[in-house]
Amino acid sequence: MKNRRFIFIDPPYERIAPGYEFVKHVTNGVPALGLLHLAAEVREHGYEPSIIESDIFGLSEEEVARQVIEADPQYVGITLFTVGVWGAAAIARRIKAARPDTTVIVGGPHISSMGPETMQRFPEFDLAVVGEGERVLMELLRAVEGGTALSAVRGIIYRDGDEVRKTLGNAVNKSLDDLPMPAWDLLPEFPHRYKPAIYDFPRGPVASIAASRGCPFHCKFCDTSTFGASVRAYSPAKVFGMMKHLRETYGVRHVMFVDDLFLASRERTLELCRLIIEDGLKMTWCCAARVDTVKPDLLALMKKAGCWEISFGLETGSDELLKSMDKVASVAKSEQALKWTHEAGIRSKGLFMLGYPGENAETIALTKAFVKRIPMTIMNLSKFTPYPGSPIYREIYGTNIRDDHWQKMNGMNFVWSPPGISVEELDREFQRILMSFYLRPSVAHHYTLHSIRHPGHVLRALKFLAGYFKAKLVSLLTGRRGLLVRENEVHLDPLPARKAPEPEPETAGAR
Ligand code: B12
Ligand code: SF4
Repeated sequence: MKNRRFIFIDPPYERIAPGYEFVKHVTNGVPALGLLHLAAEVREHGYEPSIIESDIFGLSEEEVARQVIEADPQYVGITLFTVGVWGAAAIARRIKAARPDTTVIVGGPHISSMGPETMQRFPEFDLAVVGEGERVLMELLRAVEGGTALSAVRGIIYRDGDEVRKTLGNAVNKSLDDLPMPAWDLLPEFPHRYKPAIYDFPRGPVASIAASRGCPFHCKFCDTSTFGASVRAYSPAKVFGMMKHLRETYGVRHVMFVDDLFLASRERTLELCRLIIEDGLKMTWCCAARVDTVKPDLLALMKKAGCWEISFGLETGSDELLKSMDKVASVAKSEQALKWTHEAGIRSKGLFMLGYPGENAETIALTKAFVKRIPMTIMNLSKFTPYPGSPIYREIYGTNIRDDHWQKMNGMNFVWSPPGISVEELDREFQRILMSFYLRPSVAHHYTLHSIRHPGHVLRALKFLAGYFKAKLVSLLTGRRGLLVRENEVHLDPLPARKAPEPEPETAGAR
């Protein structure tokens, strides 16, 4: 082994749909938490990790590769979202060309859902870790360095000559408390460089924590292949310890809990709130919850403990669509949850999607009416994307494996549209729905107050508005009648589902 250096990379990816570049001023710029966990883990085992956050620092593929080649580490670990795979491959290709003895390991949600196909397609990736990474990566490194059989390591994908092989199973971390604290100290310019979306936090600096892993639900649009259905959580004491560490060491004032189901356990939430209140820790925080997990007493305690905002996956104003998503929720339940949250003095963020199979003029009208009447503070509308690993992906394409559109899968492009409605029409409705919410007088009033209390957001808002009006004007002047998405960039679904080779037979254990 040439050295103990291990560089982790969050690769560049298309963050903004062509035509919507002005949005970049207001979007989320938080770091890849998974890499902080992995860096902490390998450091505990004697490696020397560092982290490159490409997108946040505006680094191109060439620049990232240049930095890695210069540092000449033994290992490179790249996290893969579907949207980032091509960027990651371009980096790996350059590194392997200049330093063929570097071992490039990939992991993350795209590998968890489409690992063998990705490894077949990109020979520049040497090894892959499926699912949760900490334990498996260490087992993999031990096997690589000890020269033992890779087939015995659970939860990896490796090369055997020209063959790609996947081993079954993944040693999940049953007790998260045993994991080392995420290596925030390795993040360049942490915490000031990392800002969530505009108006989505009160006062920075901000950091994120995943207090639990896993989700037992099976909403059809959601890719849960990384952490699976069994929920595992840090103890409230450990979560509280992380918050305190962030406050005292880095001056962090706001924490974003990125768990799929932060409120999965009422008991755990109550205990964490009690710890925060007893200590008098002055931090705000936000989390995501299902509408059926909030109750007025819990919300009151959460508010007292600093909860500032809850994100709810509301998706649509149509019960019929909710049903077809297997969301196990209803519009009435959502309204009740938002009302209680509002009464508790906590902001609600509604996560919606447009263009799910079955979307039509009627469901769009229901969504518009819904967002006009609910006490929601912030609306996040994404363009429905069939992510690999989500049940709907297979339903739409008739296969688990399909390799087009990956670079466009950022929730900001319509890579698919339901029969009877065009991408252009969806794009117009996308703007109309957002407008119908943000132009509500109560919402405008809220943002005016927020800007006065937290003026740091205003500059970002101005840059966004200037960009928006410029894009609109250009569209009108060039005869595109206000349409923002660029027509030559519209990615419909013209290709028949391509049957890719099946993954190699799995060789060990059971998941
Ligand atoms: C917070 C979050 C974000 C944040 C931060 C993103 C980031 N870079 O981490 C923001 C808001 C920026 C974001 C943006 C997007 N997100 Co997001 N996000 C999440 C969320 C809620 C939590 C991620 C997290 O921190 N998890 C906790 C850490 C500890 O886990 P982890 O990152 O997965 O890492 C572990 C393993 O994956 C593995 N691993 C990861 N990388 C590597 C690398 C190596 C070498 C190894 C060995 C292992 C390994 O080991 C890690 C430790 O166990 C997840 C849902 C989820 N449950 O994970 C969705 C999720 C990851 N996001 C998703 C998507 C689609 C997006 C967007 C494309 C669009 C969107 N919806 O906004 C963008 C694109 C961002 C990008 N970088 O490409 C999908 C990914 C689906 C896919 N196949 O790509 C998910 C799974 C949501 C879902 N259920 O559909 N996201
Ligand atoms: S959308 Fe939320 S509740 Fe549904 S499966 Fe995904 S993480 Fe779980």
